[in-house]
Amino acid sequence: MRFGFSTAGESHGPAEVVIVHGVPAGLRLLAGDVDRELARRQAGYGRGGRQKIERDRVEFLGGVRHGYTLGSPVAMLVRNRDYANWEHRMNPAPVEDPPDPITLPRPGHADLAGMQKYGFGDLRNVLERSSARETVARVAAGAVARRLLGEFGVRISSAVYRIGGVAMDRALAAAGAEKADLSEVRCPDPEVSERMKAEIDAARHARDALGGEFVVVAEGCPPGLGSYADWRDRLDARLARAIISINAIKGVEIGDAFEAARRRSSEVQDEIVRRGGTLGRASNRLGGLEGGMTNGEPVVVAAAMKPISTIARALRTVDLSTGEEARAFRERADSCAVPAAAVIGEAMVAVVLAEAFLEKFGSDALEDIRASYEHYMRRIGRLSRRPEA
Ligand code: EPS
Repeated sequence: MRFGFSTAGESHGPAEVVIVHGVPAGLRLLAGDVDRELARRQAGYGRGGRQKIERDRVEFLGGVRHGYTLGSPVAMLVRNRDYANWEHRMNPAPVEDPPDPITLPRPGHADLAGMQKYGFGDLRNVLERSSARETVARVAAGAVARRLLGEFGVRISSAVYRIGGVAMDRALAAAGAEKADLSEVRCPDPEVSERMKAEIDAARHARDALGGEFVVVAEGCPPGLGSYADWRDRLDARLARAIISINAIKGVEIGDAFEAARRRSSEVQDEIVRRGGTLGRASNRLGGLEGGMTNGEPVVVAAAMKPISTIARALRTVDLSTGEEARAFRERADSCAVPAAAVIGEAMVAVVLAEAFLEKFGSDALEDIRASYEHYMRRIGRLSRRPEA
């Protein structure tokens, strides 16, 4: 089975659930590996009251025994603690006095088209699943992918380089991404972090919300993940799809794509040079991807997130029960979720890279994958041919 995952769960339902399939046998996997990533996703300045309720922790339901994967699907569950407050409104069983339907769709959310598409009279049926709470499950899947990639020296980090009008140089942010966990906004520059927090405070006081931009960096990828041979296999396309599938992401950029569009070719390509007995690049403007494949340089993917659409300063809508103009439905919400989105971006990049890695090096048993990987790296000169190396 190809590496991948499916999720289920409503934001205020009993739990978020994920099944990861195609995980090879023999991979060390502990609850702590997943919980660490879940905690990183929960952090971030600008989150609403919900994160004070939730303490996301994974429960393995299948696919792991005594700390090692079995090659069977890895099933994980993260309970929604808030369900205790929503048991009546979100009960899977019929209830005697159903809650009043919500009929004031929020601009920018899935509400209106979702109600039309599925024939709902209550937008809660849409918002519960379109909620970014679902990304808990994605981050759990990403943690499994990250564990696999970590066996082969692939490290994935992220940094936020813009929140609203406050920004720093993206290349500098990417270079400092491994320090971003120290910042409440995942920005490696402490001075810019403080200005970003002030920007979030100002938006919150104005009963508004902010978006921003983040970059994900994957170091240590071998050359040749993905393929130019078929459009479906191109890794840049697969990364873009995975990133843009994250709630509120409206744009994706590989390397310096938009800057490259303004320059001449000689200023854009990454020249091939000798480096330490092997091949390297003089720059990394193309984000580690050429011809739909990794080229051995760090993979660099940036994303633009629009501001959260649930805001206290409610925008205009139409009440679907009366046909009258009204103000949109309001609910407790985050004022900025860009730092969390960056962690989710890491998870999605990890999943895509793990899938491509296993396509290249096989599946089933970690030991066989390692043999295939080492053979390949020796062949292309990335591992020394000396037996002691
Ligand atoms: C979300 C609305 C808020 C966020 C939620 C995403 O939830 P609630 O309505 O319960 O306050 O907190 O994100 C999470 C719960 C999470 O864990 O990330 C939305 O409408 O998308």
